[in-house]
Amino acid sequence: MEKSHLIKTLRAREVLDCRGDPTVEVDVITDSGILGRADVPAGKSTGLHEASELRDGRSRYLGKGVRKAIQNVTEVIGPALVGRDVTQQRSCDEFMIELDGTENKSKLGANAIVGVSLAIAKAAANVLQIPLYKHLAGSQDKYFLPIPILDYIEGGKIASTDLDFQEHQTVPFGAKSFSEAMVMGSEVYHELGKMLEKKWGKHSLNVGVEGGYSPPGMTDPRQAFEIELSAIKEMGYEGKFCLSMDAAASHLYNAKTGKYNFRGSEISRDALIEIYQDLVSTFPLRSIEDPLQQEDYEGFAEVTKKLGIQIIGDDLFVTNPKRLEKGIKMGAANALLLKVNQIGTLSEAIDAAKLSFSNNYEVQVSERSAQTEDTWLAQVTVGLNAKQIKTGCPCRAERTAQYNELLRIEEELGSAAQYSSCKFFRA
Ligand code: 2PG
Ligand code: MG
Repeated sequence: MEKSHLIKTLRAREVLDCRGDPTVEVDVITDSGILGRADVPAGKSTGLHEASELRDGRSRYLGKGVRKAIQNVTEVIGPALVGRDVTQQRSCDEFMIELDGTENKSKLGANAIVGVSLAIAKAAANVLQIPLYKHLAGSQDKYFLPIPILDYIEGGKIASTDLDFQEHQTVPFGAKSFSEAMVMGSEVYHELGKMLEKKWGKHSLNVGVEGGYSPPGMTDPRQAFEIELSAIKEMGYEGKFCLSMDAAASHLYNAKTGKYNFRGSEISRDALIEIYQDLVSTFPLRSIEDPLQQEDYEGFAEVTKKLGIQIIGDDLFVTNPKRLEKGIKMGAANALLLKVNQIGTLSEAIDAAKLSFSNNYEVQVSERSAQTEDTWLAQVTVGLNAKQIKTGCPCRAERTAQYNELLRIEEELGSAAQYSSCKFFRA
């Protein structure tokens, strides 16, 4: 019997994310009974210009319930999409954008729309009996396995440390394959745990929401980088890792004073840029995400020029092709952090990736701090030919779900799998 591509029905439910909050899970079912299921992640250090997720408010789940978004999937989006072809991703996404009608998807909820968009992509891959990454990339001789950006020491809004910057990451760029990068990453993670426990006490081993350590009393990013480098050296990987960071500076910014909170005082943009210059000249720090607040395109352009390393726009671009276009024109950043739920449909995220590539911007596909065990993130990373993935530490299940999926993809691809390289990453 020939398999049908047409949507028969949509179902949705509340499930829990790794923060213990409810989120949307969508099932798209075709008239031949093929299922595509996707879970929606959620951010904590969210950007001002992100597509807007719908939460119920009131006391249930402390206001975070998503029953209204689910109702929008089953009662509004579902009936409207019936009979549409799941292999026509763009027309389904454009139809939902029109149905919503707002600039930021606030009517139906970005969490409702993105769940449907991703579930449609998964249903299409299942109908075609190919993995999602092949459905997105088409047939290629080689597929890139991304360099993992490993968030080993957490701060900012996502951990209970006194570190201001959100993520102090290590990057195993010198591995020969993705699986070797995982070996290196896992060994360094455990060695770092031992070293932190010795120097910063046993409470260091408490981990933040992305699995990174939370050493109590650590306030200086230099302390984080120094100990990460020691662990890298101890494991014999000197020169095969570099360092990277998400400053998440929008969350350090005080709009009233126009200054940034850093280590207990308010400092100017210039002073913050000097701190970055100093870090780059002292450490093999090769990438900074969100060095400045989300409206400061000029500042981003200045940092990009001055530092000569990878500068990633997360809150700045919010995976929005229009904001990215403005950044490209101004020379703000040289890389995009791609989070599908920031913009709300897979097609728009694909547009942002394509716009980046055609302007020589790198693309780093990223987790949200709250994920589920769904592995579309790993599939989308390979499917978009992105050369970097940020998905936390190789220890918490919602993070290892992505790494394990990438290990499976690497095995499945055999000699067609190529571990990525990136011009910014070196010792
Ligand atoms: C970030 C992310 C993920 P959140 O700032 O890059 O690491 O955080 O999902 O909380 O926005
Ligand atoms: Mg960020």
